[in-house]
Amino acid sequence: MTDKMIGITETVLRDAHQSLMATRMSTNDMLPIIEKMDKVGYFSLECWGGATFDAAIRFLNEDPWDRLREIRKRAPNTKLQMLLRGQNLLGYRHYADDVVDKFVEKSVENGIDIFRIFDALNDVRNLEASLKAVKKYGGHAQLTICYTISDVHTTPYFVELAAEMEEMGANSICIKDMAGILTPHVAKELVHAIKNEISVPLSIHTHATSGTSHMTYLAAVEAGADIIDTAISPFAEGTSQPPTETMAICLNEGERKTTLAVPLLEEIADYFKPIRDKYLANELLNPKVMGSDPKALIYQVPGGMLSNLLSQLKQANATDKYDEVLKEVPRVRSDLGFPPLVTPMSQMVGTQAVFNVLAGERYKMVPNEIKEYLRGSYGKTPVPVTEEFRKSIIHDDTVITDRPANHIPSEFQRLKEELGSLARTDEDVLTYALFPQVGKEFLEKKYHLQEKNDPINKEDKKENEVIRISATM
Ligand code: PYR
Repeated sequence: MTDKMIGITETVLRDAHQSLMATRMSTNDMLPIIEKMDKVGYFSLECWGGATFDAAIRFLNEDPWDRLREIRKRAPNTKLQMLLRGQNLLGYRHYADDVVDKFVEKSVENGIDIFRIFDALNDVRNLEASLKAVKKYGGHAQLTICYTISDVHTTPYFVELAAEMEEMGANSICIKDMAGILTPHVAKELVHAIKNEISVPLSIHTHATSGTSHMTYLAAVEAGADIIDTAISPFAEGTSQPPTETMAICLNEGERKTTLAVPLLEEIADYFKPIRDKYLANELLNPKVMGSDPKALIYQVPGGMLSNLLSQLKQANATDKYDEVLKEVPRVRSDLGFPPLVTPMSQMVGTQAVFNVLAGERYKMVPNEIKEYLRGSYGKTPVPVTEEFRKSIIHDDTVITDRPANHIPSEFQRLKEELGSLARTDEDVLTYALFPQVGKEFLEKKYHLQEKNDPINKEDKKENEVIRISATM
């Protein structure tokens, strides 16, 4: 790949199905095509991390570490990439530094080359431990800016952040537009300004949610972006990324070409079409999320967050409050100092907005995570929260102002002991560390099934099959 060429990160194995169908693609649907994908010439194959770990153990009854090893075996020539939530790893709280170190070590050992690392608040202190570990174990650290729109999230703010990330030792930098709200003219200005400031490659990640993404990529590439994220067409568009084939064909007509073997892309698309149709028939994939919705530009809320809000309201029998909740989201975000709406902030802001509307009084009910956020446990807010607001929620509780993980004692050994006989490998301990309840249940099932060969086990196996089939419907 020369400087002028554009690298493509293919997302079908991670973000595309996370964004379109709640991360339910099974390993069995992935593996038969990996050898072909390995010949395409992608910059990288995003295939792990984000919500895939949680969904694998919670819904698919699959070991995510096995998935990674199986993909690695079949893709010896392609860099494998994962999305890592900084100090949150793949979970929803901050973990101790020793767990971060072990997680990165095992991810490298099992096959990950490139770590796209972000922090929901863009607090770079929350990237330090994972960056250090990625360097220690020989991976590529792609430090990531969560793109959002507010009075403080300006081009100079993002440029300064990019420069800081390069200074910290990033091997590349990514602008992550999870809500699909980066418009072409802004992308052009932003990419241009950042490229003037940094010398490591710049990757752009967007979603087709609002309908601007193809234009945004073209503008970003023309302004000097080095890598873009796309999804093979059957799993492209809507809340996913623009189609790989379309972007490759269009870009190849210009000065800056991709490195992709386009004829192979057609074969890969043909492989994924019936898989997409199966998930459509099973209603795991809803055709509604495959179109574009320009309203996303107004609400600036990621597609996954919209569907979560709707499902929370359904559970409360209050879908008529949807518009009211959507209007409450920006108000909560403003109270909290304009956090970007990305995991775990999107869930936290969304839940608080739902509570505020359903309780009929703002902040009458406040989730613990929001209280922790106000105590500084998630890091520095983009804009300071007013003391009046903070005190109204957490009164005189102590507020942390240094790196939150400084306050978390080492925990790997304790977790290993807690897991006891189920801790057969370090990977098992990490599964348990990230998801104590679901992870433990998963490991119990896994080892119980492997070891027992009696009638009870056969019953369990049957039950297991049912779980698996219903999860992929
Ligand atoms: C995740 O954290 O899973 C995202 O896709 C942002």
